[in-house]
Amino acid sequence: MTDVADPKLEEANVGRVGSTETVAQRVSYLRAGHSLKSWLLTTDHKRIGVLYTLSITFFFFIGAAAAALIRLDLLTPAGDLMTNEGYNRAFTVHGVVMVWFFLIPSIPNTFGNFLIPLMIGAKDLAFPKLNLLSWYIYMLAGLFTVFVLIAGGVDTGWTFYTPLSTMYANGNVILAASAVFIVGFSSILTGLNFIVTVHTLRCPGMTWGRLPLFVWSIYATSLILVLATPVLAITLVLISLERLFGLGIFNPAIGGDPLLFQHLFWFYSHPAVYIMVLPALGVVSELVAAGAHKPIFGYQFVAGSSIAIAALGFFVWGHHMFVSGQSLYASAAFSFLSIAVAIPSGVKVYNWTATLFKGHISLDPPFLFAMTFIGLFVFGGLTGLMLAMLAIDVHVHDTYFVIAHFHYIMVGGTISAFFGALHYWWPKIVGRMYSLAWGRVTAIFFFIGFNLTFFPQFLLGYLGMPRRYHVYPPEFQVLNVISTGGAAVLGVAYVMPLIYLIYSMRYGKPAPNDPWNATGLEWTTPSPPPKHNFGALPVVDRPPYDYEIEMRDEHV
Ligand code: HEM
Ligand SMILES: [Cu+2]
Repeated sequence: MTDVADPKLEEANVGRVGSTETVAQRVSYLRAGHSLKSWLLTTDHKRIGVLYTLSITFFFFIGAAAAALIRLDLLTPAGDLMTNEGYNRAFTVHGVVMVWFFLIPSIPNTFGNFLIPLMIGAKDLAFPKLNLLSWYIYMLAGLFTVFVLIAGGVDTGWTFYTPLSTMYANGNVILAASAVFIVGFSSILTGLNFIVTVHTLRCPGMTWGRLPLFVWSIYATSLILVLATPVLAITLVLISLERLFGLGIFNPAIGGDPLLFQHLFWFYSHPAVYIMVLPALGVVSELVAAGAHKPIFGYQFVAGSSIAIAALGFFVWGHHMFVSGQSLYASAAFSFLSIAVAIPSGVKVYNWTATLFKGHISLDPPFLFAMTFIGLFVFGGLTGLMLAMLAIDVHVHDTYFVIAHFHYIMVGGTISAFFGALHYWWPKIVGRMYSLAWGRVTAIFFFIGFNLTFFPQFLLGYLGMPRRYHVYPPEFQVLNVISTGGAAVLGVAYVMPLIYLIYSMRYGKPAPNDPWNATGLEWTTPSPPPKHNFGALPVVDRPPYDYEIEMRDEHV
């Protein structure tokens, strides 16, 4: 049996809504229809969250296969495994798939979808059909990308820099740009859906000041999704037009400006890095409060810092262009503004630390992943600060230092938070517990594998190994071999959860409503939740993360 109804909730339901309705509503969302059609045409945000989880996992493994090829090729200084062309295609597909088909949708489309209505006491998102449409658009774009691969690939790198992408690149630039263009619509629709949902569907008592921090972070992310994605879409259309018709937009030989491309691209892509990391910050706020069993320190500041990061993220794109020939004044301004982003980011880290102080800290897997996140995020953020200093960036621009920086934040940050979320909400999603011991082992493998893979890359970059080269001087080999070895350990950490989580779906013991003794509306409904989430409309009368009051209740 996967349904473990909470007797208290059931009693309340019987009182408030008719008992027949209660029985119907107790059927979990997983059991409400088993046919493929019932899944493919579902408008239930929880099922759509599950569909996204399966899809992003699929694309993750495509991106990871490309990464494995890259790391194997880099084992030898001569780059024996692939041709130059093949190597360019491998890192392009790696970047394109990982950024647009994994990192950007990873947490918002899976956990955002699954949790937002549960966390704000709603039956579903504001536009359930639009939500399903977003998934189909995502899948369509994903299949386009797979087609690009089969048709030979692209060799421009994920940034599609002009004039390379418009004049010299061999391969399917237009097809790849179309895939990214299409997936953008999925992002925009999802963002709109989340914004409207948070504005209109909060249950009685769920004021803005009581919104869970995860919801705040998804709200801030959605603002970026809606405001920045159209700029990327326009940029991709412009590249395609220039490539097809030789319009002088980016090509200086015919009156265009290649810097214009970089401005447009980074005006989207810098905010986009916050699309990837803000949801992770939201997850970690939930995990830290639950792991320490304490109210989050400085709730308003943690919530507000998400909005501040989203806003500031729009003013720093020029830090990607310090060596592009933009004016020194522009660079100085972008440098200063980039450093300012450290303030709201620091607010989060300090407030988590204050929350942990004197907490009853659990070492369960979700919490281990949260700690991993904090470590990797701080390291990635501080190296970002280094890059934001003009003099340092001139030295390490386009080297492995930059690769290490953004992998610490985007990959270390997003994946550790994603795993944290998966291990935290899994019992809610499938109604079963998994092996906590294996979860801990995975967290440890992830931490070791990650640092072994990417820390040497800081050294490589500092010593001068450029990115996007696969033939390198022999003195860089030792660090590259360590990095590839680390990637193998990391690979194990990616596969292990697949095994014990799937195993738990059949053999795990049934999960209670609230296995972590956490606060939050999602823990008041059965695991897995019924189709419409709550038997009766919840009413909130407590502040968020009300841990001390809970504990006092226990002692009474
Ligand atoms: C919050 C998470 C962050 C993420 C996800 C992130 C991601 C990235 C990515 C993807 C790149 C490389 C782009 C490319 O050329 O392919 C990059 C480069 C850079 N990042 Fe970050 N970053 C983050 C935070 C920061 C912060 C806080 C700063 C500064 C305060 C910063 C400063 C830079 C700079 C200056 C570069 C350009 C380096 C160069 O190419 O010379 N980053 N970052
Ligand atoms: Cu940036």
